[in-house]
Amino acid sequence: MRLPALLLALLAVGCSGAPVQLAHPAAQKATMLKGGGEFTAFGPDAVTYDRRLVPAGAQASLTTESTPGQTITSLVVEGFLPRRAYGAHLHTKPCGRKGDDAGPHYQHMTGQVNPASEVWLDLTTDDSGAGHATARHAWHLDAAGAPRSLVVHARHTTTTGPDAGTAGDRIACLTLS
Ligand SMILES: [Cu+2]
Repeated sequence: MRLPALLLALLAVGCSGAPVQLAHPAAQKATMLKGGGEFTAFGPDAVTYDRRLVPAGAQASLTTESTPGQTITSLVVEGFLPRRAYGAHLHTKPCGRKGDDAGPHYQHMTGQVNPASEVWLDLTTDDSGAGHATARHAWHLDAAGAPRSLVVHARHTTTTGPDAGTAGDRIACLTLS
């Protein structure tokens, strides 16, 4: 006998959620970001800052697909050190000659340092030095203000405490477009 009440509640949730998308059809266009290539010391679009951790021949490919209400980001790497943990995030600026050039982390909710607001793509490589990571978010990425780079870090991301969001040195960078 409680089912009708439950259905009404679900319908109410659905109805209150729907107009938000319908009211702004132009503001939520599909957005796609891509980056990829073999890392070299000179880049410019795939640059490494540490040849020990990102050996010659190492490469990566990143794709972000954003549709209204959903963003899926996928990272694939090859030629990295085998069986090793790497951190990776989307950052706000394009890659440069120094790791710091990529700026801070992209944050969908400004000031919130967590994997729901930022895009974390930590991975551990297999025996051949290959690895992959996928991040899913329940928000839409606007082309304006979208992340401009993927930064690979020396270790996995710290998830709690005062160092949350840090992952060691910046060792490689992919510029996205
Ligand atoms: Cu980072």
